[in-house]
Amino acid sequence: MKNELIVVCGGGGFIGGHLVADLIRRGHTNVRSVDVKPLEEWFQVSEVAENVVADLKERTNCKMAVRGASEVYNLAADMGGMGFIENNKALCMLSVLINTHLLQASVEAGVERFFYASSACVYNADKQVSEDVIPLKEDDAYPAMPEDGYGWEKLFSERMCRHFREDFGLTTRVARFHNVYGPFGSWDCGREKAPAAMCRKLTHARATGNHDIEVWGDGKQTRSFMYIDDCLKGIDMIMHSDVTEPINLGSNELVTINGLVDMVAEIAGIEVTKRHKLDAPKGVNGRNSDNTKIQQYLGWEPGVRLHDGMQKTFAWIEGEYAAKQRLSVAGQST
Ligand code: GKE
Repeated sequence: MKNELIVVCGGGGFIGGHLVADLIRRGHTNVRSVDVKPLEEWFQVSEVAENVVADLKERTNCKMAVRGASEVYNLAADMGGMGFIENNKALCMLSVLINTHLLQASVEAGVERFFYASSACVYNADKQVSEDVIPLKEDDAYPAMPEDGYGWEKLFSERMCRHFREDFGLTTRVARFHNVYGPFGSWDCGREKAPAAMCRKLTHARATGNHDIEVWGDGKQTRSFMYIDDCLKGIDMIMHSDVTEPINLGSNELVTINGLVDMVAEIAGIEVTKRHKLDAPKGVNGRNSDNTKIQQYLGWEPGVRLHDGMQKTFAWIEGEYAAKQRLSVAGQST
């Protein structure tokens, strides 16, 4: 099986880039990584994988991408944190073209297994109004009231995966990711999520001496954040399981955003003043993952502690920040 072709769509992105590296680390010798971004914008570029730049919204590119594949992982989507998805709803919905065309191409190519990265953004907003949120169970996606734009595309594409399995016999597996974080992801481009954003803000505060930290919302909103290593393990287990329905893949370690800021400040070793921006993109008031099903079906759930994952993420962003500073200084001196 290690030489069977595995295709990672979105391989130039955060989770996709880690998945390509993880597959190769685990001994897979035949991996195709596909992304719409030019290679120089990929977070990680494997020297072992076949790296392909192509827009997977186009059906012909999807047919090319999955040709000869035994497994296809779809992690390709135009997405980001709340700052992006709240302001780019139509763009986020266009990702439906990617998954639809990949499903069609995978059936035509005789792909054996197809993984779709769904999201906790499919969950009914009415179940996420309290910071003291009851952890979301898989059934809480219905009655449907997902995140505007992005969440609707994810929920619709989940249903496409189900009906392509039922009607065309394609083995599809779906995981609902709960805010994945870690190194080699967006941190300063506007698509970053809260963990990377806070690492950037604290790094900048320490570098400039201005310890005021802008926090979107009142900071009392709660989330759980899943470290990338848990995400990769969950993707592999779910893909090779018999779990046909969408399943939570997320941490259940709940934290307020104010608490996240305090954690990163402790990691950075500085005191900060939080400046709350109440009109900034906030999303839901509370979101957490109920891991009953993944425990029941797979006997495992994400367990990397937030502080441990944030230390690794902070270290990486600190390095990226310093490198960017050196480049800008060099640019000014030439
Ligand atoms: N991105 C960001 N940047 N968020 C901030 C910031 C900041 O500087 N300051 C405070 N926040 C708050 C946001 O207002 C939100 O309430 C919380 O942190 C988490 O924001 P987020 O990480 O951008 O994204 P969300 O968890 O709200 O939503 C994300 O959920 C994922 C699945 O769990 C989505 O944006 C998708 O990335 C994905 O569906």
